Amino acid sequence: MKPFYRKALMTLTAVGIGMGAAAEAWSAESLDDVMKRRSLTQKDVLAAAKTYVPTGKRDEFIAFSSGGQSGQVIVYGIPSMRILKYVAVFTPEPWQGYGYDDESKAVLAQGRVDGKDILFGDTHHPAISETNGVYDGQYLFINDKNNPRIAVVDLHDFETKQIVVNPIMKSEHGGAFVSPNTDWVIEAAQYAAPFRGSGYVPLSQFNEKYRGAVTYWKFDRKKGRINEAESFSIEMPPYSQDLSDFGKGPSDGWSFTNSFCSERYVGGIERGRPPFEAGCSQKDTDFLHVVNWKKAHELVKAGKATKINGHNVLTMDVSAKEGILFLIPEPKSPHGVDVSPDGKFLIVSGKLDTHASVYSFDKIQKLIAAKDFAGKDPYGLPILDLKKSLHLQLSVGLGPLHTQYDSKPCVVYTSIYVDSLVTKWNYCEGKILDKLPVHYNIGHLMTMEGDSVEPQGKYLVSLNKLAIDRFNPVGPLHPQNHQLIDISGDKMQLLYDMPVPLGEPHYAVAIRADRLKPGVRYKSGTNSRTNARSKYRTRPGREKVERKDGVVHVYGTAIRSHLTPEIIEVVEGETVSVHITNLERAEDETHGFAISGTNVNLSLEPGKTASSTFVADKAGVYPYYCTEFCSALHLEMQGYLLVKPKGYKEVSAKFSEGQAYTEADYKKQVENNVATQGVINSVVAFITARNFKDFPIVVALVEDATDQLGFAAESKKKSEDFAVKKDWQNATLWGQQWFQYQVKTADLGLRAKTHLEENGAKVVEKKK
Ligand code: CUK
Ligand code: CUA
Repeated sequence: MKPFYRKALMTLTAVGIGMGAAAEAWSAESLDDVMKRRSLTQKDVLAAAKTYVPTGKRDEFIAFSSGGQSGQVIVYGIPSMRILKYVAVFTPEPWQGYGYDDESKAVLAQGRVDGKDILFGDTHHPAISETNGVYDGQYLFINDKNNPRIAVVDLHDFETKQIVVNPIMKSEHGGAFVSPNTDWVIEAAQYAAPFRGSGYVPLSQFNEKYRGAVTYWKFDRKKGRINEAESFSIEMPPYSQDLSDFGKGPSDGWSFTNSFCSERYVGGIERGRPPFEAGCSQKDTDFLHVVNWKKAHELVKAGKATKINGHNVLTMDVSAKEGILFLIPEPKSPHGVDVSPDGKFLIVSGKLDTHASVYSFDKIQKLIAAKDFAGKDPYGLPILDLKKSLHLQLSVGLGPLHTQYDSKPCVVYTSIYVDSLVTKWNYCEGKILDKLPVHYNIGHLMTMEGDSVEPQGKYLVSLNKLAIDRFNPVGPLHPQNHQLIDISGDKMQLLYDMPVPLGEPHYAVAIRADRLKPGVRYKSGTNSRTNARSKYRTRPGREKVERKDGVVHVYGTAIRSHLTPEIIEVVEGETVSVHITNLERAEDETHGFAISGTNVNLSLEPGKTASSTFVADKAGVYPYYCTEFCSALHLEMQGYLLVKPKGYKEVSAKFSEGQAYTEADYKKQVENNVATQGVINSVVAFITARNFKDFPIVVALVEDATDQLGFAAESKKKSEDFAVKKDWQNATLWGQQWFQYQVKTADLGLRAKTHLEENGAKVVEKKK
């Protein structure tokens, strides 16, 4: 017996003996001692107690943060600020197999721009799907500013399922935000440009030929995918549209989009002209775009749209004539626009103005109904009077950007970029309530479910642009700093600094953890990117290699602790397509699959089938293995890809082993296995004597253990068959395999037993 197993067995039999002796040791130091030793104040300890989530416990909220230039989404818990996942979206992410397996490559290929692979994204604004304005935890949307794209992440498995490329824009920023029932996702352009496909247009024709736009993507809730054919856009003046938001409640059916540089300045510092930053901030106001999108959708259905690149676009002429697009001045270089939970107000802040402006949707509607316009813009779009549209304005600090809503009525938080502050204020009455310094230069901020109709209050996260001196130095490129703030009281309290060692997050959204219902396994043989059964699904015992249409298809499986097949033979120059199905049903039993000298790299979560296609272009020997430490014999999850030179003649087909087992070895192995079975039986007896069916985790473990025991029985049978033939070599090897499945069974059984012990399972009376 290898020492490992002896140890495993000793552990098996030792379980049940308490760990009492060590349990008290941690409290040798008092809280006071620790505070003194680490120079912590009462306030520090209070903050720590508010964020600390004890081992094994879960967070109350889950945040989804944009990963900026990393092209990903970062998932973390609140209040612990523990990072839980990076969701690969626009960028290949090897450890998830994203951009390496054929299935996810197909998703990235949807994001090709004009036929070109774009393997980078600048994510800014995530949005969680809503039902009646309440987060439902089903989908997440995120935009790419650099290449105008929106991605759909399914929160059932936290995987990216779809990328759509905007058919007319060249860049975007006002996405993704969802309508109250998530039947629409909005995306607004950023830098005006000639519509895609227009080729070269000189900047001298900026006013005439360069355009902005707002796109309304139709989301098919049933399919969980954006329906590109039913989506449409509204042509906008070249004003650099910015952030957007959908109306709700009374303002449902309307959307709002900011803009900056309505001066339509085109730069040219190298020609001696003033720079963009000067040219784009000449006027005191820019324009808020107010859109009746429900009416716009009706117009599209009535055939009033123009097809551009096969996509329905309502031109500005149509918008002006039909009255679906209105402009309202907003203070200098605005940035955020955030609709209140009741849908009656929208708050806009100007980067170069100290004021936050609260617009009244009711006043806006009355002006539109009365056709009370202050004028028209150069494109014939009606302009409403600023003062007449406002509920109030309040000076909140230098460089206000974004606003988030509290669970308490009328209470909001605005990020103050230049002053590095969060200002808490009352937008109904126009009163400052509190100010809190943050570190440093805050961009967005986020309250819990703060852009839904049901903000949850409690916490606020400040997404800061600069970390400067907050963390241990790691070179010139600093981490980002997310600061957790307690907003449950009258005064805000800064609790925690969380470094984000990734791209610069812009916006984040947080949902109550109990609204998320992610799965732990796929139905066996699932292509996770389509959610359908993969045509390459392979069942145990059906592994095969098949040559078809010039491709060598390898139908393989992975399960603790072997990959099947263990030897793949191909001829130099052949195209190989490896399809591996993870046969596990057990939670967290992910396997990997990587082949030396190639980019083949799969992440196989329980039930998943993933593929990788490559050309075996060089004769040689290429080991492959499982990349996840999945089991005691994980290192033995291996195999060889043998690429033979063309016309190669076999020397010998015989394999040679170092060990030759005897009958005595076989008997010893069987004896050992019988003893192990005794241990397993005692664990099974412990579990089944208790109400284990009341513990879903234990039920899953028992299910998995039963599987493993089934495999043990199969190996036992093979071992015995060889013993009958007196083939002691194979009989002993299969005997060892039988034992390995027993160890896995016992391991699972013990995990189940421990869980029952720790969670107060009761002994149940056996029915007689
Ligand atoms: S943005 Cu970056 S701080 Cu893209 Cu919403 Cu405001
Ligand atoms: Cu499977 Cu390691």
